[in-house]
Amino acid sequence: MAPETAGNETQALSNLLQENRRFEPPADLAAAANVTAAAYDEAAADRLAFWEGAAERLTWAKRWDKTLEWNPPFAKWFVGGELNVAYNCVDRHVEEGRGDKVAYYWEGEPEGDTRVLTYNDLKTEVAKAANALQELGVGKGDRVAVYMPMIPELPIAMLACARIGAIHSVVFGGFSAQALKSRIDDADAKLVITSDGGYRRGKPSALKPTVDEAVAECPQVEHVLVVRRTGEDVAIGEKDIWWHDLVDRQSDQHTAVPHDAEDPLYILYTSGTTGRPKGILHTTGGYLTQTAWTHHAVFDLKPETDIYWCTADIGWVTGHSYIVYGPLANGATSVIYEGTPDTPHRGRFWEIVQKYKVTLLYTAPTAIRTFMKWGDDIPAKYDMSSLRVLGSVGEPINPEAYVWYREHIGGERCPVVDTWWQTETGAVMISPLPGVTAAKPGAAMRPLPGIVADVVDDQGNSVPNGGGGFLVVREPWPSMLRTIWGDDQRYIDTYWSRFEGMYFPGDGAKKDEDGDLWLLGRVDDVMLVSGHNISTTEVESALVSHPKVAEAAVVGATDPVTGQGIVAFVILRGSVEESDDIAADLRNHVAKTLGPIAKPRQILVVPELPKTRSGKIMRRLLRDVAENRSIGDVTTLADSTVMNLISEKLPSAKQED
Ligand code: 6R9
Repeated sequence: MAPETAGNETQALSNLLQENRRFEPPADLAAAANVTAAAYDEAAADRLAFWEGAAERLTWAKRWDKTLEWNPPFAKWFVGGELNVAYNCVDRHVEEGRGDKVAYYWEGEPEGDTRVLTYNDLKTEVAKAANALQELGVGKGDRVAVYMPMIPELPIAMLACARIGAIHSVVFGGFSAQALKSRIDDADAKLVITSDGGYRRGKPSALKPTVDEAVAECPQVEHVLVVRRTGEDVAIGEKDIWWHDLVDRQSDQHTAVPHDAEDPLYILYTSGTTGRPKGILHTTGGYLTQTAWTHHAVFDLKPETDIYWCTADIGWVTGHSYIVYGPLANGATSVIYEGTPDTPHRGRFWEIVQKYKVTLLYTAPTAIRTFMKWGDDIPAKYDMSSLRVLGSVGEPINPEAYVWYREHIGGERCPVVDTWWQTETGAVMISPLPGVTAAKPGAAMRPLPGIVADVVDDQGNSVPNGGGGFLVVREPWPSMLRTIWGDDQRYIDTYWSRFEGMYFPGDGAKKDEDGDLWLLGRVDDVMLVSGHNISTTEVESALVSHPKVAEAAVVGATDPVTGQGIVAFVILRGSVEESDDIAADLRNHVAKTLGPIAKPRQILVVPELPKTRSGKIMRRLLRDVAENRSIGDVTTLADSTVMNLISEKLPSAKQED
């Protein structure tokens, strides 16, 4: 397909990629789907009534008086309503006779290290933990920092906070002492909940020393509650209390008092691309409404029969919304896995799917591309016939990765739902519905019922079908962030100032000829080549569509002729040997797929790509490499040695014509 011609002023982002494959929903799934096409019409006819219906799936201690109070950009949902989030996630299932149902199958990284928690068990554990927090003097509105591995005490701690109205701030267990300290300070947390450590890559990985280092500089922290997980030696100081000493002796009875629908539930820090982390604030009623409804709709969750597994870390929003709050509110049975996908072998995920007969799987493109790189023969060894819906989140999913996921994991029978959302949106916003949508590989398709999203040009005008630009959300939604903790002005400036009256998430997107939405990556990463705004996503997807490529990251590097030149970093698939002609081969492939304007100036074959700890490619660092600068801040990198591996490849870089 020919690239867009220059001179189209309203065209904010070129639309280069053509994709004609379609996957209809399976007939049996469509026939029994939780949500049908009628939901779009209902929500379009009366959006607030639609969300009221979703809120009615929860148990409210007091019904709301008003569905939405909107003082842009500040929203209040279900005003006057009262509920207890932990009661909704745990107790009500027990009261309704489902206490023996499994809430979590927990799989530790060391093989054979497992725990099963029913809703009864969870109720007992949450009640004890809530009593323990109160004994420590933690009350409503207090902030609690949680720095833990993926063990059952993590969701238990979160639910205990929610139950008493304390605000949790979960900090991902891979962050440094400095990152933890700054988050404890920003939220002014009085309690830290942690563990001695967790298991990662086959060995214990300590957490407590990091907490000690952070807390040494946080006088406001009164206590540190420590779960024993690995049993390794840890220093126990004055502020420290073992979880088993305090929690185990508590009563298993705890009355859940109702909280206001707009009382804070949690703060979750997101670093974004630049600057100081932002404490994203979520509240109770709207957040639980949308996480529960979207989990029911997007995964077609049948709580009685499905086994659901989200592979994210609970330290990220995906884990908050789709391991803890959404699934538990729906009474689901979930799997939680502590460790990495390659421990003790590269088939671990598929072994878990086989063992628990997982039906719904939610993972990230970065993981899918890694599995592609490891080879098709690994998943082929396992029985994954239980699977029925596959989800993707975190980055745009390249069409080839989508098709691979569908074929090699989903046995070509499972719909793939590409779910777009953010820490800030709290819950899924744009996604296919598995029983409704004829999905296109690589497209998030349509805003969910009740969500009003659009693509606009740089003046804020809606782009026509076939056009690209900036993704925006036009109307408030129940699980939206309420503000940035302690900084309303930054909330306004960051999200509501780019386009008048619209929420701007910072992502580029396009509408295809049918009006379906394709996410094109962060607008900060867009490349400007000879007057064309080209998204990183489209060029990366073109590269990944080459049979030899497993992963690709592209960046724009300053170019004397074209403004920016496209520099591509690629990882080859497992069995492919690097050869001299590969760069030329790939450049031609991109030119053929997207048009000559998108042809990379330079291609580097690398063994790894720099990623954040949640698996998103950090293009900023690759730009430094491409522009021969010294490499910037690498503290948020998952693996800091990766940049050395990439730099070593540089002398052999092939600069083409
Ligand atoms: C849930 C989560 C948010 C950013 C978001 C976007 C990218 C997430 C995506 C996607 C394309 C998808 N993103 N899902 N891009 N397609 N399905 O990842 O939250 O960590 O806050 O990141 O991730 O760029 O703006 P968070």
